[in-house]
Amino acid sequence: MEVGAVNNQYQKLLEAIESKNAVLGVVGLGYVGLPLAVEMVKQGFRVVGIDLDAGKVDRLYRGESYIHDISDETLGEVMATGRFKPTTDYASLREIDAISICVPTPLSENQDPDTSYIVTVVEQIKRFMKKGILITLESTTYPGTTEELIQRELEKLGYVVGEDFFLCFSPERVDPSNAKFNTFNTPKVIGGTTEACLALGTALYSKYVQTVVPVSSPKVAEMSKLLENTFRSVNIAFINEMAMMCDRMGIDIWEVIDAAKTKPFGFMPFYPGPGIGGHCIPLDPMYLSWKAKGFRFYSQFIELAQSTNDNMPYYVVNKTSKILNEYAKSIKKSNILILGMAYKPDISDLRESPALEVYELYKDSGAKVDFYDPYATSFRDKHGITVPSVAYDLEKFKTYDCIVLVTNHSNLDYGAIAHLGVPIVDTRNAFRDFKFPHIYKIGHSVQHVAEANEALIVG
Ligand code: SAJ
Repeated sequence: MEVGAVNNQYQKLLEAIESKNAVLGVVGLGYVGLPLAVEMVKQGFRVVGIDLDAGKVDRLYRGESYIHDISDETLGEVMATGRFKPTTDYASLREIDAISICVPTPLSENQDPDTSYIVTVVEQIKRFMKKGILITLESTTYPGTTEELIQRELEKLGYVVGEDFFLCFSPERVDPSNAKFNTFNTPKVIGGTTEACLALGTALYSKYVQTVVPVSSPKVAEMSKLLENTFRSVNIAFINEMAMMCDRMGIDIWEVIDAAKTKPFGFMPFYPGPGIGGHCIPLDPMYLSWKAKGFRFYSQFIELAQSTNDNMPYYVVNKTSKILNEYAKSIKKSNILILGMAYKPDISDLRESPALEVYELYKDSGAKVDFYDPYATSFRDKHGITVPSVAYDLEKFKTYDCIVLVTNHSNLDYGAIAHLGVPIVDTRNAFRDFKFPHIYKIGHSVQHVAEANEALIVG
């Protein structure tokens, strides 16, 4: 690759990368940063992991992993190499030749991007800045962030990008608890500010990621990640709208999807649900629509998807009301049990979980609400009160007026719960194998019964 004036900073760093003598840094040791640091150590590099949370650093030194995908055993092996140094001290940046920034990019109260974590890291980098460093931002963010929040800030200090320092964007693609795809085997897109930046970023990431996908700029890399997750948000919103349409038309959306997905080309199934949760899908599209507005471009798809997905908890509660009506009951004063509080199956993560919204809406409607989740054992409600999960007790579950399945954890005994005879609102089609009249699902109409007790016939 022609790098133009290949200066000695470039040459020195490239040699350090190739020989694995480069000291690597990871800022932010969360679900992205810690697995990244582990891969770097596994490939023979010395790694400094910087995190503001001293508790995390202490746990790492004690060999206690707080990330589901990194076992204590793996962490112990990494610590035993002596090549991983977790610290809270940003002065360690002085030792680092290449740094990957993996800090959160949440939304502010009014749904605007909150890039304060990135800004804080850049301020620290400026304090300990030295020539020849490669900086790669991994945090999901709007196109232009790498240039606006990092490149411009360092150029203000007189450094020239592509000569005095090197700058890339490489979006994280970590899917927590994904048993098949991990940091090493998930293809990694990377965009460099200059050709020299891209050459160094590609050389480095190729050392611990199986497939590196170079693109022409940080903006392309930034935008590619937002496309990936906005694609999901829009398609989930679309199938949620189809579910409400089918409900109205008395057609089973779940059967419709199963039929459509037999098409071997040109179709990709998404499934209705009680809304969308997690640290990516509810947030990433808002980063894109916010930035686009700066160009006077208003993405109707993103806004419509956000409002459709945000409406789903209300749809679930309204449906519950219709179902209880079949038993001459109202939500008010009913005892409701929510099964599953986490934002997706088989994890404990509660971030943006729609179950939290469903819970509050039932409470606001005057119901007594409990929840059971085998992974998420408690949460803080909107008043800051800690709400614990109830114990798994089928006899107790029988006493509820209604059971609402919000998160379809694999380890729930759907057969036993179906046979309790308690009316069920199934938001995930998790009870698909049990065709009982008291089991209802979103995306299909409420089967009307003449008498309340008729609906309780258990097959
Ligand atoms: N959801 C639906 N219907 C669907 C798919 C998802 O309602 O058909 C809901 C889920 O229940 C959840 C939310 O949407 O509440 C998000 O689900 P997700 O499957 O997108 O899982 P996430 O949030 O963990 O997304 C991550 C993302 N990974 C990265 O950003 C690196 C996403 O790009 C991945 O595609 C996704 O994991 C994945 O495929 O598991």
